[in-house]
Amino acid sequence: MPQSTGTIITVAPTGAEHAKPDVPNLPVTLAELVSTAQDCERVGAAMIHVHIRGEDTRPTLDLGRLKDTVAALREQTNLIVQLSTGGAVTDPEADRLRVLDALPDSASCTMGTVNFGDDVFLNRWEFIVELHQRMLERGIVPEYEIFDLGQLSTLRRLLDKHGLPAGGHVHVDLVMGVPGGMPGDAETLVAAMRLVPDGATFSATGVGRATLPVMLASLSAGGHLRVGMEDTITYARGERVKDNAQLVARAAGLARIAQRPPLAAGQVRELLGVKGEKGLADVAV
Ligand code: KMH
Ligand code: ZN
Repeated sequence: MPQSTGTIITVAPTGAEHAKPDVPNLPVTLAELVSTAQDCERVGAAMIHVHIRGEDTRPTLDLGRLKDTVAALREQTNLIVQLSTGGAVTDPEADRLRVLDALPDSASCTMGTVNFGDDVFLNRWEFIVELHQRMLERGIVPEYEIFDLGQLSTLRRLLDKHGLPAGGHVHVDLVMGVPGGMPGDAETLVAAMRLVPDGATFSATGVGRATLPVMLASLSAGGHLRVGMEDTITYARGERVKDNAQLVARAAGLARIAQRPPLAAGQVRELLGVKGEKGLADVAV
């Protein structure tokens, strides 16, 4: 695995699981999302993993809103804009595929089905292949989301059968500690990174109380970081997260201590094969 001298910090500010009434500081409007994105960029984030909400504050995959979100984040930040194709566990495949028509710089692509608390996050093989191919056609750089070790075998199968993604580089995100997925600890992170394809980069995020063990393990193993209120709303025992920037600032501080400071968005574009300072606005579908 190539050792990076810096750290990619991705912020996942909203997710699809927390309800606004339970988490009043969760960014759900476009204005809140842009404002949190700017704050996070200022303290070290280079990429943003985006789930959007509707007027009712609930998750939506409305294409018009997704396009407006991509445009606003491009205009008002220099972050790499990654849309979630995972959505919420209830979202149909057709809606999840349509996300790609919003032409983000990057999109998530989960490598298999996993129990997700009391729910099931469904990702059939044919659906994964369809996502991969549509991303290739549109020049969108995937981030392969891995919730369990077997999903790394599916990633190898995908690359063997269907070739490299847009940008020619493979980047993986280990999402650890989801109830039903792989545990969020150092031992499991090491097991997972051994299965990451040669030449690929990986980042990791620990859900809930796995946040700190996974962050520290990833940094020490040469991995990158994803943080944000999608994955945790607790900063320390008994203390709620103030905002997403607080989580990014902590990750950036630890990355500096590890002598692998946060990479700027331009450096990350180069590393991951994401085109253009402001993305792929010139690609027509
Ligand atoms: N909300 C989860 C069911 C992704 O963004 O691609 C799926 C998820 C993964 O968050
Ligand atoms: Zn997500």
